Amino acid sequence: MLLEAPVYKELFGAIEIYEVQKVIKLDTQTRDVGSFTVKNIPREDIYNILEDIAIVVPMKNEKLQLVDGVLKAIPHQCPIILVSNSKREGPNLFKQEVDLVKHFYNLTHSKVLMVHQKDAGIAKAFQELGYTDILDEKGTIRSGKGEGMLIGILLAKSLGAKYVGFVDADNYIPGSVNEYVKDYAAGFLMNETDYGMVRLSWRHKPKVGKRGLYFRKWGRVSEITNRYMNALIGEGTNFETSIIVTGNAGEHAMTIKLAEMMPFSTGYSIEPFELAFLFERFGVWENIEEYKEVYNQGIEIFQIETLNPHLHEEKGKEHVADMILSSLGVIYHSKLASNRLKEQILEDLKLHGILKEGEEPPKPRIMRPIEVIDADKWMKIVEDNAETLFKFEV
Ligand SMILES: Nc1nc2c(ncn2[C@@H]2O[C@H](COP(=O)(O)OP(=O)(O)O)[C@@H](O)[C@H]2O)c(=O)[nH]1
Ligand SMILES: [Mg+2]
Repeated sequence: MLLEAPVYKELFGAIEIYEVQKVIKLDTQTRDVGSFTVKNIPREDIYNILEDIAIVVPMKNEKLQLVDGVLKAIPHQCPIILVSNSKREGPNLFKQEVDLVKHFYNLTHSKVLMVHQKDAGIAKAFQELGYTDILDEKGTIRSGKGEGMLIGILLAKSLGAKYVGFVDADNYIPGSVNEYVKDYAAGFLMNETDYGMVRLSWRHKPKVGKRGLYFRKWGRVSEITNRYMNALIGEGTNFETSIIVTGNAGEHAMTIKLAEMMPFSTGYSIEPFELAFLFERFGVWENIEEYKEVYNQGIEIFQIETLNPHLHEEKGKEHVADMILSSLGVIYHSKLASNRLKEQILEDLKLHGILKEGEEPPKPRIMRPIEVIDADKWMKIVEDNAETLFKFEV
């Protein structure tokens, strides 16, 4: 793969954030490109690292045709982890998903782990190990994309994966999913620390309009989140920046070591919260002893602009408002945010009609890092008790 070499990067404490890198050539064999402004990641290197990248697909009531395309597009070497929160009655969509995955496995023999988010056996594992952060008052696992991803990370760890990547299930273009995973691989091959993250940005997000397909450059949510995420860095460093283009990147990946030590927020605020947490915690040289290894090595954040467009299911205006509100809630409640920034956020949310006078955006609910959970014990309890755990493996 040929990528724009990261010419520019922003340093923020122990964090290195690389400028967005565009894919220039999706697939290359050559080792010698003879240019310093182009980074070459040979195909063999990408294929060699794929088996270490577990791909987590969070899903909730998505069209089976889309899920099918996503499964078929994930490179064969990557273990696949499906965490579903789909309906189990009236109709039982989960059962249909299980049938789909069985069929897929029979055809391909790809390694797949599948589980339902509401499985009481998983809740039991969390409960017994004292991790109630993901449970509601009744002791069941809460709904939410963030919750599904956290379960996925634990399963990835139990498989011994070195990296975990996320791919949404509602993607209309299977070929783009195939690229995303290879983009993650390319990012990890550039990363030199144990604490690396790769976030994808879209070249285009097509919308169907009156004049046919229109290739929009930015989604509204990401534009707003990125603006404020950059402002947050400015508050921390005193230097304004425009480096962040992936504040809401659902398609992203990280080393397991990074995933283990990060707290996660719930629902859709999870992706912006990852950045906000890293900036707050590692943007300053404070309490270094607690995270000595991280400070020694540093954290690298890569942003890759995909060649493929991103076409996913439209979930409506309310969902968009919800995304904006929870994303800006993360920034608003960050300890890096000044009063001035908070005022701006409130103004903007009122202007968009998302917030009323006197209201504040919601504070993100935080789940502790999974390193507090003994992953082997957790997996053992899950294996002994879960009713929806399906393991497909040759
Ligand atoms: N496991 C799980 N996945 C979810 C949940 N809610 C949403 N998802 C999935 O998360 C992915 C992203 O959600 P989506 O609604 O498409 O949001 P957007 O693409 O960020 O606007 C999709 O694959 C959803 O099916 C949930 O409660 N649990
Ligand atoms: Mg979507």
